[in-house]
Amino acid sequence: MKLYFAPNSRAVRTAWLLNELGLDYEIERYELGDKAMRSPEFRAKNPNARVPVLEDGDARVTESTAIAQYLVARYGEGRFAPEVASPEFPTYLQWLNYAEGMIMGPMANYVVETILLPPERRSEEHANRALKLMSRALQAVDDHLEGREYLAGEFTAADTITGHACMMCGKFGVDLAEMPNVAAYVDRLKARPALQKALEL
Ligand SMILES: N[C@@H](CCC(=O)N[C@@H](CS)C(=O)NCC(=O)O)C(=O)O
Repeated sequence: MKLYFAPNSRAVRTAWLLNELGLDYEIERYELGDKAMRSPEFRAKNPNARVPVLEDGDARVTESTAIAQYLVARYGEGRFAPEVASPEFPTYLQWLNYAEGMIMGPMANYVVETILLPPERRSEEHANRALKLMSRALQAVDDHLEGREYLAGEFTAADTITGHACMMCGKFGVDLAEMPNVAAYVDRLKARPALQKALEL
């Protein structure tokens, strides 16, 4: 199995889950913004020129949430997702898809307006709006986590996706001190050796 990876990116989610599953994988490492990710060779892997990309034999998957679903279905052996008949299953699906659906869009806008654009093209108004939307989306996670250790019962693949997005929110402007459940959750996730290993790649 081969993971196209960049540090500080969504590819950490995939490495983390691969580590949790105890699977062997090879890494092809890039840096975010790397020109090599825009090469014809890399675009043949992912036309969007983004990581993560996972190759497993003839299978190639390029969306981090889909990769998580693939890995759990193919190699989970009952781990990292509730049974379909479990009341936690719809909760699992909801939070597995929540990061890309609700959090990462505003986060991308915030990063564009505060880091990627040259200072003269940045808009404080757009940045503030993006931060507000990101914080609102995270507030729903904080509410959901009241009385829970993880998003859907035991630790699941949903935690590697939306949990990772929570960590990124803390890095990019959301004050986690105002979201005690998310702050404690992020600490809980950071204590997992599989995540620590992924963050060291
Ligand atoms: N929806 C995709 C988004 C992938 C994505 O945007 N990846 C970013 C890193 S987190 C990327 O590769 N950006 C290219 C670059 O910065 O050069 C997923 O969940 O995998």
